[in-house]
Amino acid sequence: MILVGFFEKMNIFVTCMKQRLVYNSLLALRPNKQKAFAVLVDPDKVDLSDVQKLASLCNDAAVDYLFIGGSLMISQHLDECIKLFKSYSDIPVILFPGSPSQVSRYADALFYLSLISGRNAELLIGAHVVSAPMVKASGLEIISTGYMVIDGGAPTTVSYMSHSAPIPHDKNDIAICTAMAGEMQGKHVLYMDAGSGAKNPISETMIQKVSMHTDLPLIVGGGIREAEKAYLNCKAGADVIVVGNAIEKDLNLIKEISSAVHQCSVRVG
Ligand code: 1GP
Repeated sequence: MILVGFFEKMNIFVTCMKQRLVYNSLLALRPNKQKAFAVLVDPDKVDLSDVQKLASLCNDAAVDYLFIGGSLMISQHLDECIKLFKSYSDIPVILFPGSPSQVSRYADALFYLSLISGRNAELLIGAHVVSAPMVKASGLEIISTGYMVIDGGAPTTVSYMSHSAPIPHDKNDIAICTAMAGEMQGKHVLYMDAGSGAKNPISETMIQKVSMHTDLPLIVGGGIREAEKAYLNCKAGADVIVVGNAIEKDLNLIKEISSAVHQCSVRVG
């Protein structure tokens, strides 16, 4: 009887651990002085016939995460795209949805994004209420994410769609306070984004200041085109670097940027 209770508790424990597998890997980065690199794939821009090549390049470059999602979702092959990628790679796939319809149970986790830099109630809580039953039923690992859009020098799709202004690129105090508020509200990670294809990526000064004021894993992306920029962002305090647009144009960047990001990790052993 005692043993049955023990195994039941173990099962619950193992299930909980499994459910937080991806989040725990993000959480472990900073204490272990490790940096991670995520490739962002927009399912609308990837051909299914190219997924095998993409997976193999990501495997060879030791990419840490595949983020998948887009502001709009015109194509209908999200499930297929993820299934195919996972058939060639063990890299965790995290959904980065532009709308509640972008949920696939084939992914490992989902960034449950709340646009905390904006003032549009729909993207803070409204869309979440509508999609809650569907998201819960997906069985995905849910990672509550404070999503902060920073002005990248050009209007972003997310700002246009959400009718909300990004944080000005030089208003570090606003970024710090927004990050602090997100952390105290219980978000699990922070994602600072200058927007896909941004003219200007987020400044190292802002990254450094935000990183100093939060213990949450800090994901940074938007307009990063060069390995050196990724390296500097990591040095400034980003825990995860995300690149999408530049990689769509030049697949060689996967290896280059991945090794720059990992050079920033402190070697263990
Ligand atoms: C966008 O942070 C991501 O939401 C990545 O941006 O496509 O410009 O790399 P890029």
